[in-house]
Amino acid sequence: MELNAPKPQNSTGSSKTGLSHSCRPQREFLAALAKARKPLLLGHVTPDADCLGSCLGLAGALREQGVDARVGLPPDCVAERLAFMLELDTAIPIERHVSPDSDRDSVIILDTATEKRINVGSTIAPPADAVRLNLDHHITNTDFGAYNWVDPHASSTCEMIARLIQELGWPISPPVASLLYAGIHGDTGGFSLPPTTAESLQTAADLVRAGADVTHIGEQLCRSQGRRDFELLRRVYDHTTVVANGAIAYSYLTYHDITESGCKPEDIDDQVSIPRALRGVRIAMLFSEGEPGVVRINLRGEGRTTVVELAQKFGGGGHPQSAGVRMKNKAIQDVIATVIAAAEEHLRHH
Ligand SMILES: [Mn+2]
Repeated sequence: MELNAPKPQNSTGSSKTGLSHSCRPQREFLAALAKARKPLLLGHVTPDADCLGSCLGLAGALREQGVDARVGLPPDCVAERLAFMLELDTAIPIERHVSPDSDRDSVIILDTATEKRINVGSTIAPPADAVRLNLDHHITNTDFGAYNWVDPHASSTCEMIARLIQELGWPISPPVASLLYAGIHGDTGGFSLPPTTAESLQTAADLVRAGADVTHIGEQLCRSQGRRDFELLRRVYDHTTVVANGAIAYSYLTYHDITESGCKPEDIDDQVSIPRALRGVRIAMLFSEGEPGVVRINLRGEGRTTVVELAQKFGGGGHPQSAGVRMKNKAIQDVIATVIAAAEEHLRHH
């Protein structure tokens, strides 16, 4: 067993403001957080478990401190399999519409690498003068907030929030513990992917002690597949193709596949784990056409192979071994041909 696991590569970037990405929040960030009395918490488009867990978990913890925190979530953007997370703490207000003249004094953006990925839909427009705080663990985060705390070593944004709450000495209620645990579970692939560190396991253990419902979260995230999701996976298996002597496996879902299965674009989440699970695969990809002409690519690297550079080449970003791209006005088969060629080239160098 390797006790000193290799650190993720390129994991300390310098920000545009000259501040280094850091595993502890800076004093200025904490001061700005303490000033937020009516914050709106926002995550990224197609929210995953870490995104929902961090928005709802931090909002819940702030509310327990008497702060009027609210989560902004456009209508119909949550995957069916993650909808249970909205029920974990029903005391947290979820705003589907926010107008520029609302009373929100600040916006806390969580788990979101770039400004264009903030999940505002067409219904959320916070006041222009609201102070923006940016808390995230993506290595490609652009430090777009007035105050930024980015830690690419953290397994998840939920792990950062759990550490933050512990540092501030706030209590963690069972619902908040469950929300944060679900996010860590999600981003570590059920504590099995490289971001699973001793620290993330320790934080998860602290959350279990605080009352996180391990069985309920495990059942909901791993053993509650709906028929529509199942039908979608059938197609992912059917369309899986292996190239580069087995080192690259990919699949695709056309707009037709998604709608015929009864799914929606927001249900595309971690289906890339199907081609990824093939033995010998170093790069796995899922190409999906959530809406006609818009192609999303989920990329995963196995072993020591990183994929974030490949994602960046096409305008995307993410983590070293888990990244994404969104391309507009492209035919899915053209995107597949171009990206597979680039992935084969990438493998020669990584
Ligand atoms: Mn995350």
